[in-house]
Amino acid sequence: MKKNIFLWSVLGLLSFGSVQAQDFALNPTPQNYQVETDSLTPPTTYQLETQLDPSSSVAVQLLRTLLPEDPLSKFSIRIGIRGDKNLKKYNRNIPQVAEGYYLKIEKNGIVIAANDERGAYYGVQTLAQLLTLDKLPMAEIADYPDIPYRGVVEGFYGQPWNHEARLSQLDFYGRNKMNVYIYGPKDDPYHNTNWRKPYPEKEAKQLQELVERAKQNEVIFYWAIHPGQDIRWNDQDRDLLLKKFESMYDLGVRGFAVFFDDISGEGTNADKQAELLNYIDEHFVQVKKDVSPLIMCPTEYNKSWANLKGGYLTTLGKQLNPNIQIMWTGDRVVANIDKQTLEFINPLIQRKAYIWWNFPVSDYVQNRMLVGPVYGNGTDIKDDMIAFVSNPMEHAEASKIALYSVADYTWNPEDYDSRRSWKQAIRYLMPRHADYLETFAMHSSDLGENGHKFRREESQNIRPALAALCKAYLKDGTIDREAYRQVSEECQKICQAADQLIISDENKELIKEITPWLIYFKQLGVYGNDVLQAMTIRQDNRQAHEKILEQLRIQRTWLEQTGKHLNEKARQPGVKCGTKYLLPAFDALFKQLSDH
Ligand code: 14T
Repeated sequence: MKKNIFLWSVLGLLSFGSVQAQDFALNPTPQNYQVETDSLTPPTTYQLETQLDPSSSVAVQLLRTLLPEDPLSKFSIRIGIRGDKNLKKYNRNIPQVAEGYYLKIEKNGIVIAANDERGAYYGVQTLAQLLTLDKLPMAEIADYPDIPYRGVVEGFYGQPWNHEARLSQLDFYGRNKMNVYIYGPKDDPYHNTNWRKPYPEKEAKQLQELVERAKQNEVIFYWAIHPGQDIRWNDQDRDLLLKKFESMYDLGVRGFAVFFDDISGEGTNADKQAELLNYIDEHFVQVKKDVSPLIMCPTEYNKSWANLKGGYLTTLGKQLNPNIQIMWTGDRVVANIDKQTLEFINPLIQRKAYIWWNFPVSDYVQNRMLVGPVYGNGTDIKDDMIAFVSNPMEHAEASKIALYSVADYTWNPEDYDSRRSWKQAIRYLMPRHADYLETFAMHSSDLGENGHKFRREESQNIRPALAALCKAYLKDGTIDREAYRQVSEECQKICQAADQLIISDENKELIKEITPWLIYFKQLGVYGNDVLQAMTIRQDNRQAHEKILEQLRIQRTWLEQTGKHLNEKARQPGVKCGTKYLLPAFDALFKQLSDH
C-alpha cells in the first residue's frame, strides 16, 4: 500500500502567506509523500555536501540556482547517488527504479539520495517546487516514475514551433519530470522532403542550442527523420541517411528516430524498413555508446490501419533488433490508450509499445483550441508500455495545459486525477488569472465532428442547468428559475473572463495564442446574455419582443461573422468554442423565442 497525502490538503493547515498552500500541489504527483506537522523557515544559504561533479551535474547546477551556497552555513544539503560515501545510510530509502529519488527535509538539512543522475535532478526539482512555499514542509518523499519514457513528440502538421517556444518547452519538461522531446515537425523540410540535405547554418545553430537546453533539463533530445516518401532501398540512400544522423550527432543530438508514418509506395516495405533500422542500430547507435535506443514510427501505426494478413507489424516485431522501440497511436489515429490497446499491439511487435498519443494535437481541427482536461487513458497500464509521448498543438504555450497533465499521468498513473491536474495546470500557467482561464478552458475542450471521431467533454459545470433551462422553456415557455440564475451567472463569467484575459499582462505568449478564441468567446457570452434577457420580455408586449428579437439576430450574426473571419488561413478556417452545449442551448432558446 502506498501512502499518498496530497500537499494541498496537508499544507493547508500549516502555512498562510503569499503562496496559498491550499492551492499548492507537487507536479507530477509523487508516489510516496509524508509530511510532519512542523515546517521550517526556508534556509537562506546552505553548505553543499556532494560527491557529484558540480561542473557536469545538472542536479547540482539547478540546486545552485535555487539558493546561494555558503561553506560556513549551518544548514546542509547532501545530494548524490546510490553508493556515495556520504549517503550510505540512505541507500535503503532510495526506490529501486530508474530515475527514483529520496528527499528528506529536516531542521538542519536536506538529503537528496537518488538512483542515478536524473533521479538526483528530479529530487532537486521537487525541492524547487517546495521552496515556492513560504514555509518549507518537513517532508519525506520516495518517488520514481512508473513509465520509463515520458514526454512530447513535436509531430504535427502545420506551423512548427519557433525556437523560443521550444526552449520554453524544454524548461517546462524538466520542471515536470518529462525526459523525452522528439523533434519531428511534419513541416520542417529537413526532417521531411529534404531529409537528405544538411541544415543551413542558422537552423543548425538553433538545433544545437535546443540540444544544450535539453541536457540542462535532463531531457533526451531525439531528432527524427521522415524519409519514407521517396527513399530508395539502396546503399546510397542508406549512407545519406547515416550521414544526416552523423551531422546531427555533431550538433550534440544523442537520440534518433525514423518515422515511416503517412507515406505510400516503396517506402512502406516492412522488410526493408527493418533492414535499414537494424543497420542504423548496429553501425551507428551501438557504435557510439552514448546514444539512446533507436525509435521508429511504423507505417501501420494504429489498429484501424493494421493489415494483419499483410504481416507488416509481425515482420517488424520479428526482425527489428529488440532494443529498437516501436511507436503506436492506439486503436485509431487519435485514440485513448487502455489495457486492450496494449494487449493487441505488444504481442505483434514482441515488445512494449512506445505510445504516441495524438492529443492535444489539433492539426485536423485547426479551428479549435484544445485546452480541456486530459482523461481517458488507462490507469492500470504502466507496465505495458515503454513510453508515452504526446503530440501537441502548434500553439506551444496553450499545449502546456494538456502537457502538464501528461507529465502527471505518466509519472504516476494510479494517483492521476484529471480534474485536479487540469486546474493545477491552469494555475501554473496563469496564477493571477486562473479562474478566468479556467472559465475559458472549460468551454474550449471539444473538437466538434471530425474525421478521427475523437471527442471531448465540455462545459460540464453548466450542462445540467442548460438542460433544465431548455427543457422547461421549450416545453411550455416556463422558466426554471434556478437554472436561469446559473446560466445567467455563467454568461457573466464568460464575458468577464474574456475581458480580463484580453487585457492581462500575465503569460503574454498564451494570451497571444488564444486571442482569436477569446474574441469569439466574448461574443458567445454576450449572445447568451441577450438570449436570457429576451426570455424575460413578456411576449404580449409585441413591440419590445420584436426589438429584442432583432437584437438577438444582430448578436447571433456578430458571433457567426467573428468566428468566420478569425484564423482564416488555417486548414479548417475560423474559430469555434462552446459548440457542445452552450451554443446549441442558446440557439434552441432563440428559436423558441422567434417561433412565438
Ligand atoms: F506518426 C503517427 F503516429 C501520426 O500520428 N502521424 C500523423 C501526425 O503527424 C498528425 O499530427 C496526426 C494528427 O493529425 O495524425 C497523423 O497524420 C495523419 C493522420 C491521418 F489519419 C495524416 C493523414 C491522415 F489521413
